This record gives sequence, structure tokens and C-alpha cells, in this order.
Amino acid sequence: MIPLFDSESLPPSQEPLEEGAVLLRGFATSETPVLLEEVNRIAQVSPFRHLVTPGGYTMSVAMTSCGRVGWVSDRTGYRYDPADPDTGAPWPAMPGAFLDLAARAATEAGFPNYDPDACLINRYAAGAKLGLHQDRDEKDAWAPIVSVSLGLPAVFLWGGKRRSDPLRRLRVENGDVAVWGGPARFVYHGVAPLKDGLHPLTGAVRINLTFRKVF
Ligand code: MD3
Ligand code: FE
Repeated sequence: MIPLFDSESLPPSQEPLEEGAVLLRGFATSETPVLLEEVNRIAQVSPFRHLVTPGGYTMSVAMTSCGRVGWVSDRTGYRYDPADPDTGAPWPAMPGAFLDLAARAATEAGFPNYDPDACLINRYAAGAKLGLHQDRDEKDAWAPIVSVSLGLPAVFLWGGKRRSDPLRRLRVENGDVAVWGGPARFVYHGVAPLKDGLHPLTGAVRINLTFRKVF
């Protein structure tokens, strides 16, 4: 098979980003077809939707969740909710393949015994982006966020502890896993607007899984 994106054919490698943060390139490449099947099953129960921010903007990224709680936003604020507000039902359970991958990646990054409560699933079409933010609604301020990239490549914008800190740009692609915890947990980050493209597994989109220890 001829890889569409060069680094998908490279062996896995570890790239330290800063203390508490590491990019595990290719860590999940062999698992991505199974992960995407699970995403599709989840989305049949809790469909992707464009959430509205408290400020009244509709997000360009479409989202769903699985696990004990899901991340939601509306005009009243954002929160983790045990029910999907669109269906009224609990979120789909976290698949075993998700938990297993997240725990292995966290261990590799120096965070053993990782047991996330939630996985937020983000879907990016061409032009979709995620503005600079911190993830700070989770109780455990040391436990990492584990991010798994699926499908089209993207550019992470990754700054420092202050919003005004300079940004680095980090290209990530199908099968790359990033882990941010401990001293790197409250780093400002975002995703640059997705470039058009076609990926054999996802077509015209990028999917990102972010695992969180919420409680
Ligand atoms: C966490 N999603 O859902 S994490 C999010 O590609 C989110 O959809 C990104 O940020 C996405 O909240 C993937 C990227 C990231 C980068 C730097 C971080 C997460 C980080 C630094 C500290 C903590
Ligand atoms: Fe985030």
C-alpha cells in the first residue's frame, strides 16, 4: 500500500514536548481502523453535533462523547454531563479498545494506572478549528489528557501557561498519540483550520479522541 502521508509509514517514535508532555508518533496506527469502527458505533447512538458556546457561537468542530460523562456546551455554560442532552440518554460506554489504548499511552508517557472517565470525540471537516484554550474542568489536575488523531492530518497549536505565550505548531496525523499531564496539564492549546484532503480511513475529515479523568 502506498501511504498518502509519509509519516504513516515511519516506525513509531517518541518526541518529548516539555516536562509532562510527549508526542507518541505512530503509537496507534495499527489500531486506527478498529478505533474508527467504535467511533461510528458511538455516533449512531449519540450523533455528532455542533455545540453552541456560552457566547452564542456555533463551534466549527462537531462533537460527541462516550464514557461516564460527556462534555457539552450551551448558552448557559459548559460542563460534563452524565446524559447526552440531544437524546436524553446516557452516553455510550467507553469501548474497551479506547480504555486500553489510553492507558498504554499514558503509561508510556510516565502516567501509570490511567483510568479516564470520559472520551470527547471531535470531528473536523475542512476549515474547522479549535481556538486556543485550557482544559480545566477536570478535578484531577495531574492526570493527563490523552489525544489520539485519526484520519486527515492537522496542526496542533501549543503554547504555554499564559494565553500570550508564543505558540509552537505541531503536525499530527493518523495514529499519532499525544499525552499532556502533570506540569504540562494547563498549557494553552488549539487546532489550526483543517486543510482539505482525503484519507483512506475517514474520507474528508479528521477525528480526535481526547481522554479525560474528570472526577
Ligand atoms: C491538553 N482537542 O478537545 S488535544 C479538546 O485535536 C482538544 O481535537 C484537540 O484540545 C483536538 O479540548 C486535541 C490537543 C492538545 C494540545 C495541547 C495540550 C491538548 C492539550 C496541552 C495541555 C493539555
Ligand atoms: Fe483541549
